[in-house]
Amino acid sequence: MELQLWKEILTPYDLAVEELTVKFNHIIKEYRQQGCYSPIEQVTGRVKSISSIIGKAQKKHIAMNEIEERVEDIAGIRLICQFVNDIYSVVELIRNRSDMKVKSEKDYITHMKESGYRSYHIIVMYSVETTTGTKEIPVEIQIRTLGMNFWAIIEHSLQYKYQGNIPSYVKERLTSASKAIITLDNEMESIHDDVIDAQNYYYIRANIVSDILGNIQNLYKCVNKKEIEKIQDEFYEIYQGGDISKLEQFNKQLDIVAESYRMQSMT
Ligand code: 0O2
Repeated sequence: MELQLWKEILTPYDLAVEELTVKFNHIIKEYRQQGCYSPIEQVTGRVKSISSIIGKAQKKHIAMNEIEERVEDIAGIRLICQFVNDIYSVVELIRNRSDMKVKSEKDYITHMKESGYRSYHIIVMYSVETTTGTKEIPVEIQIRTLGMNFWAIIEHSLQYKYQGNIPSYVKERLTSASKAIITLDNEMESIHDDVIDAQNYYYIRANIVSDILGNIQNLYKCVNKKEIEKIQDEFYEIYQGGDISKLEQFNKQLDIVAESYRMQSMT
């Protein structure tokens, strides 16, 4: 196939990866803006390289004209979670979306691959609008913990280095590393609630501080310098104290002050 033709074929896949990366990142943002823990920690996406597509087609005896239909991971999104339970929350989130249709699922966490690979894979059908019309394409979404991702990246690079024939002594190390990551994921799961509480606390506090700073900035326009300095000093003192309820209370007071200045300016 000519290079130009490959580029045309890959354009909608590129668009799908870009759109979905934005959408999943926005989910993280929404959770955090609400002061909530996000089950998705990181999002990455890629379009498979032409040489990888050809390599996969050859390995699976797929004819060139069947590639689009039969290679389902040309567009790939990877969602990284902190905890194993988060993976299943993300799966549920994807199942409930109206802009992607789940075609198939593979749970390599419950059913770990022989290599030691663990991850949850979902193939979704996703529609993109291109200059030549609407196109529905498959996208592979891989959902894993940070630990699972670490292992998969290392193992993947070793597959390249040894071209699929990893020596047995390296395989043994990989198997034991995979077991260690299962233990690590389980250990982390046992402090799941504590970590979520801590992270919720962090984002709630960050949101309040951002509101307070916004309010103080607005007050600059109508309050004299001395008064604004007093407000700032009070804010620094409460901030250093680290009590979230005091920050909330202070923010409410600022709202009242801002409102009274707004009323005054209207009369
Ligand atoms: P790349 O370079 O990441 O795109 P298969 O028939 O098992 O070869 P299939 O049917 O396409 O693959 O689906 P599967 O098993 O769900 O695997 C799809 C992708 O999952 C792979 O794509 C890898 O990204 C990842 N994966 C699956 N098994 C392993 C594994 O043992 N180790 C690692 N590190 N990753 C794995 P590609 O095209 O193989 O690679």
